[in-house]
Amino acid sequence: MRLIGSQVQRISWHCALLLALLVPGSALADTWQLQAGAESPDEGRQALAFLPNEVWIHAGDSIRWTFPTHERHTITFLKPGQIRPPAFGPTFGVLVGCPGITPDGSTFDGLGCVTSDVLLLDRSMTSPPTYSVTFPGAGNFKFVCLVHADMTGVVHVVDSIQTLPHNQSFYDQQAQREQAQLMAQAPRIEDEGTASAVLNNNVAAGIGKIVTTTGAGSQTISLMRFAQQTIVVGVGDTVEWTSLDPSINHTVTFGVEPADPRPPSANVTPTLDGARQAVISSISDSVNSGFLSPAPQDRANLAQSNPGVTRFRVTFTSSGTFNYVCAVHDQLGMKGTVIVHP
Ligand SMILES: [Cu+2]
Repeated sequence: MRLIGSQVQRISWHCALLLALLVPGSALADTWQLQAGAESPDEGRQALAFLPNEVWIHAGDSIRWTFPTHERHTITFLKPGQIRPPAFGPTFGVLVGCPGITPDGSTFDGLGCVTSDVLLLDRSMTSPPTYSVTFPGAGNFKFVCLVHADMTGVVHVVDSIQTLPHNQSFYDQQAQREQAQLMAQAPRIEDEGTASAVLNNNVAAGIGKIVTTTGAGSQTISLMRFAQQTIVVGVGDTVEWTSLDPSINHTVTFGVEPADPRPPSANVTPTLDGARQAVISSISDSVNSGFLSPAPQDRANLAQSNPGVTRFRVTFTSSGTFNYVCAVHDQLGMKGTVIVHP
């Protein structure tokens, strides 16, 4: 039998396709694209979420995460059973840890921890940073952000002969949908903050909600704002700040920002009812609340945590305009003012 040119071409193309279907592994490896975090244009509303946070891929595939927000995140695969290392990366002198970071394109096989550095869209950057991880073997692997406790997900890595349930465009649409759902919660939590602010010179110092919790993990929406940006009181009054975020830390910091704002400044004292307090008598006073932190969620078979300190009270003994910031989120615009009238 004689074959004409176009037939030869068609048969060899079919052979190539057949070969491609038969050869497992890296020759056909895909790179999937996912997103770490989302934000509103004013950067005040932050979705602390992997978008989406559950995917199915083939052994040999890679995932590249994009970090499009001005809030910082990591993509981290701890070893199974590994104790979660401290947060913050280079911020406040706390090293991010596997320990240490692993290079872009690292391979995760469950035997050693893999983590990006703390990544964010810096104002000097023209495009967001990315980080990719390759998965050589099958398994179900949890991933976390070391900065945000309630920002987690799962990668299901299956053998390359198995059919995957979803393609990239499905995950793209899911990421968009979840981002919209998280952002849609923001006006509701802002209302809660405004409602609490009416009571007794109370200012909500950040408000958050863990919106999605499934077997795959958690997604959180956080408002990086003081609910009343300006509050007006009289000399001798006390203002109380309360963090209404179940997941992250904020501070109330007047004057010079300390290098490490986690502990309260020396002029701040604990109160008998579990808050902290200070007196400000001059606009040149420097006062730092220290981290206002929620108590972490309880888990069986672990020592229970102490109650969180979420309230901070300042009594103003002179009139003036007192500006303050959250030392963790001031770069996102988390700033406020207390106007004290005589
Ligand atoms: Cu903050």
